[in-house]
Amino acid sequence: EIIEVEASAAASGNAATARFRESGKTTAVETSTERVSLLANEVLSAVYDTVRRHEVTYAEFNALKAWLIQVGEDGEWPLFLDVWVEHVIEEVATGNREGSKGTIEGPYFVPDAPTLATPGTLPMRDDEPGTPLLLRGSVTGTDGTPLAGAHVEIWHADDDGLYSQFAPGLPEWNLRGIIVADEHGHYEINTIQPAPYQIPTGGSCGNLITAAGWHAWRPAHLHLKISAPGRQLLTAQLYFEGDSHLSNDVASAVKPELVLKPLPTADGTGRHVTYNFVLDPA
Ligand code: MBD
Ligand code: FE
Repeated sequence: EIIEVEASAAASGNAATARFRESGKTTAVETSTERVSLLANEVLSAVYDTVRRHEVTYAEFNALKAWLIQVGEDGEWPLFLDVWVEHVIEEVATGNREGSKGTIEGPYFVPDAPTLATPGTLPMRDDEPGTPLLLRGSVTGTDGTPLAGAHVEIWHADDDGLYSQFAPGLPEWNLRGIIVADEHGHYEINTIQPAPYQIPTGGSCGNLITAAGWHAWRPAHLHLKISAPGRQLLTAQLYFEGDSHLSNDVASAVKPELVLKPLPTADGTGRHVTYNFVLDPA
């Protein structure tokens, strides 16, 4: 049991690291020596302050070294940075937007998912576990223009909290797809309700959580990227009212505007909810 969890943490960590390397996100870095020096000095100063204030010992320094080496060996740098740092990067990057709130992307996005017309059903297994969920709404600009043909890209964990391409045994594009909005900017997605989610606990991020007495939970969430020509890409997540981890997300990525309040469907077998996206001009 424990070995299985550890194998899965290493596998998802290494898959996330490989994805990041392939993503092209590191190709366009142009930073002046002045800015590198400023940022590196400030981060190091924060470390020196912590060491002096709390009289950090050699034993603790060596534990840190060992742990940092382990993070790389586990492939968990994407997980670590997305869980504990990305939320503040997103806050700074999107602070001046007028349209819909977004939040962090996290480590499990995969580009080039299958494209579906609206109304669409995400790729899923014949016997996919979980409560059916219908998410629908509109995509408009901040000027009120309906964005015909906007792309609503969605990816999320299954009823066991597992993401396709990062956990073994799932079909390649399970619960991943791009829904193309109609001529009125309306979209409609049939999927299943994802489960509350624990970040992998068998690797170095899990070791940190255990050593610090924290918890590994994120509230159940749908990941989305909404895009249309001439508009800024919106990266978001949507959560569910009543989830006990809304106020203590390990990744600090919940905002009140992102919490869905689904209603039961007429036949009582599933749930439906409307959510409208508003995109800022590019
Ligand atoms: C996730 O599914 C996630 O969304 C984040 C932010 C971090 C780890 C796993
Ligand atoms: Fe996620």
